[in-house]
Amino acid sequence: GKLYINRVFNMSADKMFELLFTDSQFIQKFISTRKITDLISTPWEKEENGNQARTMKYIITITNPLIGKFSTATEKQTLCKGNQEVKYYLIDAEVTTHDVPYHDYFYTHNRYCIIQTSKRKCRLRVSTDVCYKKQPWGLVKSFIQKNSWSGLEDYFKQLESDLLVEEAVHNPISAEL
Ligand code: YK8
Repeated sequence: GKLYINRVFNMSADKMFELLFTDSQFIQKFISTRKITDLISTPWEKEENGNQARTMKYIITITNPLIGKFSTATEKQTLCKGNQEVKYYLIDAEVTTHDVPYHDYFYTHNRYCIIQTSKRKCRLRVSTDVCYKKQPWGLVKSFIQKNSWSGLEDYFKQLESDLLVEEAVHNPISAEL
């Protein structure tokens, strides 16, 4: 796996969760700059084991000229139940891109961890794994990995920098603390 974001932000864990995992202005603007369109989502719903889950479908725009311009994608997010002592959110997201080459071989597992570190601060960690549904040929596997890692890197780098802008907007004094 790879760690893409690991940073403390000047906002509460609740605020970070709201920005990333509800229909916030922030995420709407972010996905539109990433050219992700036609997003539909189920609401968060409780599962039997106490976790909550939602499923999203959307269309991604791909910049790699070898691959084709668009793909539909399905993302299932699971919010694991936390405990009382430490305030945190753990979200597991499985993303499948349906219209890229070798799409039946792999999916991406993204893990978001938001931990409250003090009254107005939280740490966001985002790590991902490329997972295989069937064993690809070695060359294909390295092709999938290379393309996934660069796409994910680009996406999460922008997410991190947009979150820093958002943090400054809501908490302009934080730069001086
Ligand atoms: C989510 C992982 C792989 C995929 C892509 C696949 C190319 C395959 C090439 C062949 C296009 C928003 C990615 C990056 C598309 C974007 C996905 C996003 C960023 C030749 C092997 C979409 C997080 C996410 C997860 C997985 C990403 C795909 O919230 O390279």
